[in-house]
Amino acid sequence: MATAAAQKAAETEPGGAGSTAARAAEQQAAFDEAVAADERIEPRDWMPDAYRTSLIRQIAQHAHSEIIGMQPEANWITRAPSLRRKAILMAKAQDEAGHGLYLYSAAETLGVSRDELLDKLHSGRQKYSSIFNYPTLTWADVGAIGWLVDGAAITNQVPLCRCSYGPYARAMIRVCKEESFHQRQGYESLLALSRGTQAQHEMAQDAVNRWWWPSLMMFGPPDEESSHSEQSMTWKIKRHSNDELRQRFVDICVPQAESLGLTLPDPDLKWNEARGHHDFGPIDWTEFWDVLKGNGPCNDQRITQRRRAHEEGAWVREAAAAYATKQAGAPRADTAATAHGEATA
Ligand code: BYC
Repeated sequence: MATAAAQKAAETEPGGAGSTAARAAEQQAAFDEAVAADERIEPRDWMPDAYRTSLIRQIAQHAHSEIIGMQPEANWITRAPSLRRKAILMAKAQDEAGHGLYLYSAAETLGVSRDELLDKLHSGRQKYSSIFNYPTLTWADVGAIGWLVDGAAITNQVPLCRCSYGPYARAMIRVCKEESFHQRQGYESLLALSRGTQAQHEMAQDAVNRWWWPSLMMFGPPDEESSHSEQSMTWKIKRHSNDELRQRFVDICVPQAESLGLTLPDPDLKWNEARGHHDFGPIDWTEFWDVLKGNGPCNDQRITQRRRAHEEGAWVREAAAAYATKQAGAPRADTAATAHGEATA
């Protein structure tokens, strides 16, 4: 919030009870004006408590998804079919860790600590994306995740680059660039399988059959059941509804599936001339809500592995903290040299 709106919020005179209420109203008005003018809200700007809480919820869930999302694919790093595929997959999993770190940092600017967020993930008080509760049964699943899951993620995240909260919007720009590479590598890997032997083609088709519907669920419940969409869109955290983005994704995937020589597992999928979009069949929302409740095929495995990784990584965090303390207390190399009477170049 850099302009007139911000100035107005800062200029309210201090005084009695009346001025406190007046100040609150001015702060709210300045915030509303900034959002309406498509300005970014920055960490030190005043913001409504509910805006802060909703952002923490969404950004934390997003960060958790990135780090839990490393698990299903990492499962295949040791079994990648070639050195090239292994190097690509390792780089991708590292990128996802990096995305988690940008996002935890963005959440921290809202006044929560990373420890608090991780604690909420580990105790089931915060969610991560439903998609990562499905298993990666064959090598083709790595390609299907890249094409469909990262493809869905990009469709959802490109509009988040224009999110009203500055640190989240800026994190998304870099994340989206890397997700584009992930999506392309998944597509290219599936194409190689699809054009390979009959068995490879069947493996690619089977993976697409299993990942298609869960990918559509990534966009969240239908608009009429989405509890946060309306408010998030008013605040310009979200720019499009869940159903709008889901439709955009379906429309993007249909021609790509044709180029891949694979079919999407939906007999109702067809072009609707009047709507200018593809119609698609009903999504099994019972399955979605069930996965959210913890009853997906891999919920227990994912969270157990995450807790174990956190516990086993305690020594790394302690060593990093001890090193940072030591560095903070140590004199800088140039001043130390001067103190000892040595020449500084
Ligand atoms: N899974 O009111 P709604 C990746 C929850 S990682 C689980 O529509 P909202 C990648 C929702 O939280 C990609 N929960 O919510 C990484 C809410 O529950 P609470 C992750 C879901 O926030 C590694 C309730 O359902 N992307 O790309 O307006 C390898 C009602 O929903 C899901 C992001 O996180 C779900 N799918 O909209 C490869 C993007 N959907 O919180 C790839 C950022 C909904 O009230 N997030 N819920 O308990 C968003 O854009 C939005 O938060 C959503 C949901 C569209 C996901």
